[in-house]
Amino acid sequence: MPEHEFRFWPDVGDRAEIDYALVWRPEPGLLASLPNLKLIVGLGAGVDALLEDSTLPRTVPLARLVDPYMTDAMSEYVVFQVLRLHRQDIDYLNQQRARIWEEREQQNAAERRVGILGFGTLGQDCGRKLKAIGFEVLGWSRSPHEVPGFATYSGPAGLGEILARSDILVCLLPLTPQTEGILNAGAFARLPPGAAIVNAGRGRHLVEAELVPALDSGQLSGAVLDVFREEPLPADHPFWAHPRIVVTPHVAAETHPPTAAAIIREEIRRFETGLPLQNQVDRARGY
Ligand code: NDP
Ligand code: OXD
Repeated sequence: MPEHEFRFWPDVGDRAEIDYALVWRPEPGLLASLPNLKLIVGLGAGVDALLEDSTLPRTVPLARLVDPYMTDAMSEYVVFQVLRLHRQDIDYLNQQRARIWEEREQQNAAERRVGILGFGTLGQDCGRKLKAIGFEVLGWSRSPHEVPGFATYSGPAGLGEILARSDILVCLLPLTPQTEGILNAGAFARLPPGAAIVNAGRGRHLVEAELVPALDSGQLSGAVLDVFREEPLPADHPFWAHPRIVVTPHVAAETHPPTAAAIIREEIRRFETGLPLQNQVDRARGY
């Protein structure tokens, strides 16, 4: 964008000269300190950290990043982790460490149901790819959606139904006041015994203290976690060493500058020509 001058925080010079802010987790109050800000573009798919800043300028539009490259990355991650759980990889790795040669009973994907909490851009793409492997896929969203080929559920009433039917539960929700803490003891108890979870949404979706008891009692058979309440995950956190938890360092779908740049350029051009933004965040909804 040769017509624009780019300044990199903290060397932004006169704050009154900033028109557009491209941000991931700016310190609270920073965006409010830019008096002529016209547009905020989040450099990730989730904007929870931005919306939690009570000083975020109310009238400045906020866009998030929706990048097919990231969507593919998330689907790779979810498909890989669902297959890991489905093929009992956690058990086989624990057996290998103990030098135990023991076959475990194995189902085919068609006999396993995968429930996806958050059946939006990422959730639906993961769903299509899991379905192509043979899994029965169910999706849960806030508003009702008919998605051919999938059983869909919505709202608080639909949550119990999808939980009861999910052998593997994947969380791809945005973090909002309604979704915070959704992965809790009550939800685990509603899953079929021995179900497993994948959380690639946000750390605060999970009530961390309630996960280990659910795993230790056998109600859950495994958990794959990419996101945590505190990142990096503290070195003394019990999740690191638990034999039924897989930890990855918030890498499921990272922002990819070569593709993200073109999408952000297009968003700014649309703003400048008065076209609706492609990925404007609905602040009332919180995502
Ligand atoms: P979308 O906005 O496209 O989809 C969100 C989905 O969640 C929608 O189906 C929406 O329902 C549903 N939802 C929102 N609130 C509720 C609720 N209260 N009850 C039920 N369903 C709800 O978001 P994306 O798919 O692009 O991204 C989802 C999240 O994934 C991001 O917000 C971020 O937290 C996380 N993420 C994590 C990454 C990682 O590396 N770990 C990378 C990228 C994203 P409806 O369809 O009715 O609106
Ligand atoms: C995102 C993320 O929201 O990487 O984009 O978590």
